Parts: sequence; C-alpha cells; structure tokens
Amino acid sequence: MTQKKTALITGVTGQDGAYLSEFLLEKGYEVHGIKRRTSLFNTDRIDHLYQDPHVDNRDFILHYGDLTDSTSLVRIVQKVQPDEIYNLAAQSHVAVSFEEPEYTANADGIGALRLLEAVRILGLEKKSRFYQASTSELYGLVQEIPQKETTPFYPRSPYAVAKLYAYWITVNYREAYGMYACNGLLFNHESPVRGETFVTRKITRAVARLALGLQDCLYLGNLSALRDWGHARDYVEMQWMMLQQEQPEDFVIATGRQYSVRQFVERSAAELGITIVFEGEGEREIGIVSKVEGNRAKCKVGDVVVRVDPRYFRPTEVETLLGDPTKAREKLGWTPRTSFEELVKEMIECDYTAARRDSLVKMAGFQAYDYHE
Ligand code: NDP
Ligand code: GDR
Repeated sequence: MTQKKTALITGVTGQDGAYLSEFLLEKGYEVHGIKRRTSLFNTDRIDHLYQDPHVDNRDFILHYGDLTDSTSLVRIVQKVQPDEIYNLAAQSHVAVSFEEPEYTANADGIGALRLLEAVRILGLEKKSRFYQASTSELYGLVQEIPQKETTPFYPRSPYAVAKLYAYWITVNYREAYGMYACNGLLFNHESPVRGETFVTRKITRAVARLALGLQDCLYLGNLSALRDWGHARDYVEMQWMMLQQEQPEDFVIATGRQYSVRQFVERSAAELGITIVFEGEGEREIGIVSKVEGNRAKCKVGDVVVRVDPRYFRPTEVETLLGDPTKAREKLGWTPRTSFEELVKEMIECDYTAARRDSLVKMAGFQAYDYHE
C-alpha cells in the first residue's frame, strides 16, 4: 500500500486555502492547515471539510499557528513532516497594506522566510516541497504587456513590496540549499467565496442587493483599472501541478484576457437583466440604470446605482495587469477552464441567492436581536 502524501497549507481558511484543501483531499492527500486564532469563527469556507477530532484516521487536520510566530511554525512543520507546503497565508488586501505596511511586511515577507527556515532547521530541505503564493502585483507599474515570467518587477504597494521579498527568498532557498521551492505568479482569481472587500465580490454582492432593493448605491474607486480575472478553482490545480515537476520552476498563471472594473459591473448587472450606462469622468462618474429586463430586478430606469468614492483610490495604483500563461500551457499543459462570463455568472448567482434569503427575512418582518439595548 502506498502511503498518503501529506500537505501543509498556510492560509487554509482563505479563498485559495479552501479550494486547494478540497482539491488535495480529492487526490487522496492528508491535509493539514494552519489557522490563526480569531475572536470570531474564521472557518466558514472550510466548515464542509471539518472532521470530528474524536474520530480516528482523519485526513483534514487544523493547527493553530501564525506566520508572524516562528515557534508555532517550527512546531507544526515538525509534527506534520509535510511532503508539500503551500504558503498561501497573507494580509492579502492591497489597499489595507497602505494602512498596515509593517504588519504586511512581517506576515507576507518575513512570514515566508520563517516557514522556509522552519524547513531548514528541521532538516526537511530534501523532503518538503514548497509553494509560494506570489502575485501579479509584483509587476505593478507597467514594464511590458502582457506580463510573463521574465517581465521586470516594479511593485506599487507595501503588499507588493513584501511579496517581492517572499518571491526572492523562495528563489534564494532553492538556489542556496537545493530546496524544491517555487513561485506561482498568479493573476487575480475570484470565486463565490472571494473576500467581500475585493472589488469583484464587492460588485457581485452589491449588484444582487441593488436588484432586490436591499441597497441603493455601490461606491467604488478606480473604475478604469484593468485586471486579468480567473477562477480560483482553476488556479489551485496549477499550484499543485507546480509541485509535481522534476525541477522546481516559477510560472505565471493567468487567463490572457483583460477587463476593466467598469466592465465587471456591467457584466454583473447584465446577469440580472439590468443594463447600466456610465456617464461623467473621474470622481464624477456614475452608473445609471438604462434598461431592466426579466423579473429578477426591482431597479428602475434612471436609478443612479454606482458612484465613485475617492476613499477607494490607492496612493499608488496598478492600472493594468494582463498575464501571458504560455509557459504554464506549454510545460504543464495547463489552461484555465472558466471564462470571464462564467466566473461572473457563478458569483452573481451565489450572491443573488444570499440576497434573496436576506430579502425574504426582511419581508417577513424579522429583526435581529440588538444586544446593545
Ligand atoms: P485570502 O485573503 O482569502 O486568505 C488569506 C489567508 O491567510 C486567510 O486564511 C487568513 O486567515 C490567512 N492569514 C492572514 N494573515 C495571517 C497570518 N499572520 N498568519 C497565518 N495566517 C494568516 O487570500 P486568497 O486566498 O485570495 O489568496 C491566497 C494567497 O495568494 C495570498 O497569499 C495572496 O496574497 C496570494 N494571491 C492571491 C491572489 C488572488 O487573486 N486571490 C492573486 C495572487 C496572489 P483569516 O481567514 O484568519 O483571515
Ligand atoms: P487587487 O484586487 O488590488 O488587484 O489585489 P482588488 O479587487 O482589491 O482591486 C482590483 C482593482 O479594482 C480597483 N477598485 C477597487 N478595489 C477594491 N478593493 N474596492 C473598491 O471599491 C474598488 N474600486 C476600484 C482597485 O483600485 C484595483 O485596481 C488582488 C488581491 O487578491 C491580492 O492579494 C493579489 O495579489 C492580487 O489581486 C493579484
């Protein structure tokens, strides 16, 4: 009987952590995840994978730890003796990194070093393969379009600068200690469980709520930013594939197609039969309902449903990202399965279902218990 492979995932409670856990469990792995202590439950995305700790032979096991706490990492790596480590944990919000630059550097930059050092201290350099969640944000200010593995980096946020350190320390441990360590340069990837403050999920949630009369207006920042958006489910497969090669290498993962934030809004609204037209410019730009079809939306023609709020502008912005996934296709046979339209549809359908539930609860006269009274 061949022994199960063991994977350790940091950031297991995040979007990618949840999809990757599902994927690896289906492949027959024993999956260990690191979650951090929070005052509220933070395991919503993986609750369906939970296994009762009183049961023997579990293959999904969570450990408390934190990327800012070396000793917890050493303890967990020693206990798990992983064949594969996926370092997905991060303060992953670019705008927030301007507010918390030091913490972001600590968790996203030095955190990767702590994990690599844990592997080295424990003498697991030849056993544990290491995946680092690198990002298209490294390209930042445009040097070349589309961006590929050889495109020079120009990070534009504390988040991206921290991730630049993590990228290079991963390369350095590969070269210095012969570790199987590699970077996935992943472009934006989304899903119905994307964090609610990233622009795509903010849009799909808001459009669903606007359609049902639960919200009046959606406030956004830079509507012209261009992104290459894929589906997280497709991208975690590639994270695994990168650790199954003979030699460790870095890969760009992207769709090769690009849309603006404005187009994401238009597409989301169209899924519910709402046509939005944009007028004005810069901070005065607004999105107005020009047509409503079908019976899924209660909006009226003429409603102003999108406004620009400069509070969402970033001190330095990444205006355009477009990835070239040729290397991933040619060397690993990977291509994204989900189109932009399918991604938006899936996200809208989930958020519309959730909004309908809220709407029905509201119509039934339910009021939440107010513990301040
Ligand atoms: P999420 O923000 O959804 O998840 C981040 C995870 O990291 C969460 O589990 C979070 O825990 C955990 N975490 C945050 N800080 C710490 C810490 N100090 N110690 C331990 N865990 C911590 O991100 P995604 O799943 O979208 O992204 C996964 C990784 O890929 C991240 O590193 C991100 O920067 C990177 N990336 C993401 C892209 C994308 O488009 N999604 C593109 C390119 C790279 P909690 O749940 O408690 O908050
Ligand atoms: P990004 O994702 O910064 O690319 O980082 P985000 O969805 O936050 O922003 C994408 C673009 O939309 C513009 N934008 C807004 N963004 C947010 N969050 N909220 C708004 O209201 C808004 N209005 C316009 C932004 O300015 C930006 O140009 C994501 C994260 O997952 C990172 O961890 C990851 O590394 C990169 O993708 C690749």
